[in-house]
Amino acid sequence: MQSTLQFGRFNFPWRGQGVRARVMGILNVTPDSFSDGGNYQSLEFALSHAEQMIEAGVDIIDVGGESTRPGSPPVSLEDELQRVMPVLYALRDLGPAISVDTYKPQVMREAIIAGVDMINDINGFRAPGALDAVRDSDCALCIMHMQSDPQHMQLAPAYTDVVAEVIAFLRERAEALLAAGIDPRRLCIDPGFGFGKTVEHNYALLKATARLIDELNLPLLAGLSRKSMVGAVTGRPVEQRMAGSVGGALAAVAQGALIVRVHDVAETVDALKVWHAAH
Ligand code: 9MG
Repeated sequence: MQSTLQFGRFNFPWRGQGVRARVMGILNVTPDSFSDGGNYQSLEFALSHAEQMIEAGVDIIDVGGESTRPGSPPVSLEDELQRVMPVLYALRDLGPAISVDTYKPQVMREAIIAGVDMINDINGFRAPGALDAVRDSDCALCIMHMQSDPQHMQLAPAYTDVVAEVIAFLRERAEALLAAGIDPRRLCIDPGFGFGKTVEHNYALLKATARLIDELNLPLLAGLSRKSMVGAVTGRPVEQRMAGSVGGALAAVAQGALIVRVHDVAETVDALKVWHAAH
């Protein structure tokens, strides 16, 4: 049986013949950006970073205007629109699929008008108006799990059974999207590494990648690039976590993940080429 994720202008097979894992490159357009020191806040820098990723073979570029690192405060709607919209319009016809990382329904609406191929919502489309904003489009919808919110999520993450609870949350959100009339072929799930989780929670979820895909019957996006779960096992600071992040991406793809969200595009593309050549 073949299954395909409908991704705006693209279709990505995720089960059956012809499946190839896709690399999503991170393009933060925030002044306090996690690992780029805010260098990409201007359109010029954003475009030059995007061109490097394209050269390196990126499949999808994920544009975000609000930092989601632990402790980050929210940004206003106006600031977020001002940061991301010029970049989305500039990237739309460069080749790769375009994703926008937002939980704000008004940003979703504007991004859909600009022609994005995916809405990547760390809040799982829970904001009032989010379902209405995305219903009448053909972009893919990434439903991510997060406990609490970016400002408070790492204060005291707690679960009785992290894998079962993340599956239950993702199932409830997928059902809410389906009940709103959204085509199941547009849905993608994400366990949300680092979003209200300890290192142990993160690795329990990474080990359960195949189970999440099987139980929810949906394609999965894994984002662990340079995160503290990589630092915890390598002992490396954030700027030295490339190899560990590639290892984590391969661990997810080996269990069936379709998309890996990464900072280090060239290295991940090469690693996946070798991995696929061996499978
Ligand atoms: C925006 N963002 C930061 N980390 C992420 C992750 O792990 N998954 C997704 N979907 N988005 C993320």
